[in-house]
Amino acid sequence: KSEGIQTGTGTGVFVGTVPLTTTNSGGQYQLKDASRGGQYTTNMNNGTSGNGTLFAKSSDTWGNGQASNPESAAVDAQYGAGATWDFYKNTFGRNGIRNDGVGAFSRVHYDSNYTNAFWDDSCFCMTYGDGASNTHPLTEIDVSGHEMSHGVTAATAKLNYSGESGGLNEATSDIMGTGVEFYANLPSNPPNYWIGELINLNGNGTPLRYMDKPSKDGSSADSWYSGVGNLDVHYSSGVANHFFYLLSEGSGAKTINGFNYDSPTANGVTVAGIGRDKALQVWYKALTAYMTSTTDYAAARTATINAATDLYGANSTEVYQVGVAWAAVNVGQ
Ligand code: ASN
Ligand code: ZN
Repeated sequence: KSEGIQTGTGTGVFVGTVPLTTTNSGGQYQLKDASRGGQYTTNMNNGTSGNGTLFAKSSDTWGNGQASNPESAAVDAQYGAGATWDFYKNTFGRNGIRNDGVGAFSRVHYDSNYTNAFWDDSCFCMTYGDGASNTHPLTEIDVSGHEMSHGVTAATAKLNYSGESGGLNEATSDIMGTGVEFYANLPSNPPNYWIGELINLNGNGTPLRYMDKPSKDGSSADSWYSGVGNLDVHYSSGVANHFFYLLSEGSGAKTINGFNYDSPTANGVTVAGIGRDKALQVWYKALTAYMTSTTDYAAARTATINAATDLYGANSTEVYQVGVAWAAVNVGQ
């Protein structure tokens, strides 16, 4: 094979068998994607310092679907980074996390039994643990989209990571992470409004979060109340996650891709919904044009109404439904 951009094949823990854009350098294939800002994936080999070792080998076939094969989580991470790149580019015209064409890198096998994943703006990189017993890597595609979207928020609205703005920061990552999962539309991972449902992080089959009814996790808020900003940001996010679900799909029981939702609403409000594609456009425009570091829930309502007005016109159904969906989560009726 010639030097440069190649198409390999990977089998991840969660993505199934997928094509991967790789690099042939000096006869070795690398998990590096020159077609998407040079995004690459490294192996931390259970360490916690440094940036790990670039995945490289003599064949262009990666992973076997088992977490015990170190390449499998790397396939998920590399494919998830690629899907996130494509989602932002093709949905919003955004050229990478900072809109500068530069790809972030991913680090897998961080630490041992590490049950989290995180974005770090200082290295412009994302990191995945392997979960309990090192057998539940946090490499599901909605988590990839979630973490990389922290980088987008850091490059745009810069929502402070505490109080209501922190909840909006977290919700932005869940919203965009879910957008990535629907964009990828993998047979092995039917897209849905739950976060991390394939990982089994809790060991009892439950996802990390439910956007249709956030309180199903036992901690998140379904709707706004004074003091919601005192919750951990992964729980105060429930208000905006729920808003986004309702704006996308509307209220009432429904089954989508085999997932059953029955989203409660505050104040007896019924929401029609405008579809996920438009809801994503509204949220992205609000994030990038109107939200700031101190935006709270009341200001997020204004930001999304402004965004929908720009996109669809002041007297549009979309603007009206944005207001209705906020009322359904008890924000500014
Ligand atoms: N996985 C977590 C998150 O992205 C890490 C954190 O607490 N910031 O929200
Ligand atoms: Zn987060």
